[in-house]
Amino acid sequence: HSVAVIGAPFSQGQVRTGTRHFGAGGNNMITLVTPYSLLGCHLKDFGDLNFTPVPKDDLYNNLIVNPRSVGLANQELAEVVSRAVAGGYSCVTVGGDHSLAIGTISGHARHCPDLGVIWVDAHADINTPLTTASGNLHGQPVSFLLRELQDKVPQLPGFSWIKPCISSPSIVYIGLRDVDPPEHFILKNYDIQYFSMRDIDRLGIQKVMEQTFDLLIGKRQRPIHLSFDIDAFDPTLAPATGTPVVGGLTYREGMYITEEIHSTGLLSALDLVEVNPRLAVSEEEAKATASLAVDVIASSFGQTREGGHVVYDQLP
Ligand code: DIR
Ligand code: MN
Ligand code: MN
Ligand code: MN
Repeated sequence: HSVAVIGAPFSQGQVRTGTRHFGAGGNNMITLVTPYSLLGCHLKDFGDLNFTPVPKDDLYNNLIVNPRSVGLANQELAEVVSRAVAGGYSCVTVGGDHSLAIGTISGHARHCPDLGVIWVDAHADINTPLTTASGNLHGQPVSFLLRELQDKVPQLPGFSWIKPCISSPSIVYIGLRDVDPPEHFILKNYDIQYFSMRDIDRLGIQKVMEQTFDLLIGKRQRPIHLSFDIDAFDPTLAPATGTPVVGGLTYREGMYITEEIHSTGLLSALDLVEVNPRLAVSEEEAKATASLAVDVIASSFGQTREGGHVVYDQLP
């Protein structure tokens, strides 16, 4: 099948510069992921998007940073993602910060209203503009998407195009270990399902994936949107990211998650976000984080640790 690769070099959902630069050079990604095209995936490079700048983007409520820029960039991204999905592509969006999931999930849901979301992250990213302590929109994307939460979410400038498109039983978190008190209240109050690092320690990653699929696709098949924040991994593996948190996923847990998701045959869109090479203290750290991100993408689309093969008539 065909996979669209979209570069979304957008970093205004958080305050550090550089998160955009992983996306810059969609071509790099293609080169690195190319071996998988041998296994039957056609990659189409959609290039890096040029988001329309918003020159005067004042704080909302003296706190929320860059609302109009984040709103408009996501509106543009949603358009591209929905066109790609409508065109029969699975869609990989390479960020950029996690605020871009507002656009990718909105765009995906336009064509697949029944989608389920697997959100792999150290953070829940479910603050509302009224609960956020940081003001950063990359800590809030889920709040704009969940139907049940909308009476708690004020209308931000630039956000009027957003239609909340997922309900709380349609998202499952994996990897949580840095959840703000209001976020924890929201998770509990709206009965949102999650597997924290503690849950992974207790159950093991295999049961976590089993239960994730029971929750999302146990009753019916539906398209899966995987939103993967690189900071879900342990900072020793993914140091080049804005908000690293100790005690994260191992490489093996990460690959198990993506291999299992590929095995469902239902992966329809993937976000790979928060890789920020500028925050690496060395070239090796930057490279290690980027190559980990590439492994997440390749593995989500069928690269396996056991290997694979095209169909041979006979061995050469
Ligand atoms: C924090 C950190 N919960 C916030 N969130 C991050 O800013 O709302 N999300 N780093 O990726
Ligand atoms: Mn995130
Ligand atoms: Mn995170
Ligand atoms: Mn495939």
